[in-house]
Amino acid sequence: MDKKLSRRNVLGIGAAALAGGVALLGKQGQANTHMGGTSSYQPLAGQPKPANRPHWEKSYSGGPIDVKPLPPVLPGKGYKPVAVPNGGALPFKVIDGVKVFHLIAEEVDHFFDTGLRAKCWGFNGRVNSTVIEAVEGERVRIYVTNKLGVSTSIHWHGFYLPNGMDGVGGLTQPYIMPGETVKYEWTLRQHGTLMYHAHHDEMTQMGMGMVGMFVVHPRNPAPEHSVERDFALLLSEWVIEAGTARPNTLKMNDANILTINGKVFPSTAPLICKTGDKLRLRVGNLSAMSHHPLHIHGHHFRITATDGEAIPLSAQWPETTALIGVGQTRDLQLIADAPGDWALHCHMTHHVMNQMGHQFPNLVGIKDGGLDEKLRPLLPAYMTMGQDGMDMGRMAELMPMPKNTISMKGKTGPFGDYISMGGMMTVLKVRDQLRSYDEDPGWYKHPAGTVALRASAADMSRDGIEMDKPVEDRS
Ligand SMILES: [Cu+2]
Repeated sequence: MDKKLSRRNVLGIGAAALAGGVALLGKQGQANTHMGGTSSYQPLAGQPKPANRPHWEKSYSGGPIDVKPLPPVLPGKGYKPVAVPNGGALPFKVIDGVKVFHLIAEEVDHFFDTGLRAKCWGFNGRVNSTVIEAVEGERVRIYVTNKLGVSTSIHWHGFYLPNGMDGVGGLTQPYIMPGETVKYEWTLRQHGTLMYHAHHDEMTQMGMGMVGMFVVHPRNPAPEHSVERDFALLLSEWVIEAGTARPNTLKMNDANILTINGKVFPSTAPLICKTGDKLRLRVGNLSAMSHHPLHIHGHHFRITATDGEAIPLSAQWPETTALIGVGQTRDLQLIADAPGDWALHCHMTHHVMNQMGHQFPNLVGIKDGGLDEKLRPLLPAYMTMGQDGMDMGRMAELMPMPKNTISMKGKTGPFGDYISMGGMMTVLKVRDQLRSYDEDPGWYKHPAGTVALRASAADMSRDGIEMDKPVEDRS
């Protein structure tokens, strides 16, 4: 080593090299794969300059409490808006350089799936599926009008903000009383997949549906951030007892309706993409009591960000199932390179069911001895349920159901058989040819010879497959 290079010099060179590496990720030397990038924000007059700490220490608070905002960015100009299956983005206007939103908390007569509606609480006419979207560095002003009959407050989940904007009823602000409108305002010093929800009488208000996602796009995105399709998916759970018209938020367990953006399969809109598209699934979980291991078929994804921060490339790991804990978000990125209809669902089997699947005795393996036929003269619509999935799935079609209920599972699929899932499930539709991302391309048409069908006698004979005799090990 050159004698002139003192220890201090070496450290300086190391720091410069590090800074150079960071600068490669975005303009202005911001560490854009990370939340924050606080070094580029200037504190407003009167505030102390932040100490020059390493990035990791800064990430706990985001730096100064208030900073000079950066100019607002419009969708399609500086960022690609997220796709919200079964939902949409909250509109905004720009007033004097500030993005102004108006969130309205109100009762919504919500459609979960054919057969089930309930009076829920949501925002701007939607339940679980009104996404607020903005860009790092922007100043946002969010008016919240309370059209409910009870007091509330709204918390901005995962945000760096002044304490008085944090929205915890009674702790950081007075309640928003019925009929009142409250103003929240702060400058976004971070980017990522974040959320918002009622933070007053939490069990009731979040259980009634007062939850949503808040996506903050990076101002100077890293190259690996760019995707063709960017989906926002919010997971939640409900207790809606058969025949009732309101969620029962007093039940701690026994959620019987499991939703993605407020819908159960098959009413969950499919995620539509072209073969080779890079996707990001921004998944949040604001269920009352359940963590959800979200599982994808036919692909692997990488977990690229949490609600806390983006994960550096070197620390991302591949998965087919990501556990989304209550109050967490995860960004999952994948290349949709396999054409087909791929299930994307919570891997807890009771979470791909609806109301009527949970409340029967276990009848697997029973011989019903013609019970149905014997009982039908007395109870014309009687059907023994639970011996196999098909009975349960078709129940809704074959016999009268209690008012306002749905059967435990989905719908008839492309082969005429029932798809034996409902609840927290959707379909990733990957197609070589696509007219539009907004148009459901229908069921996948499998190339000849690529579907698991009944084996022919010729196949079985050729391969020595006998029904009563396993193949002998001839290796
Ligand atoms: Cu689940």
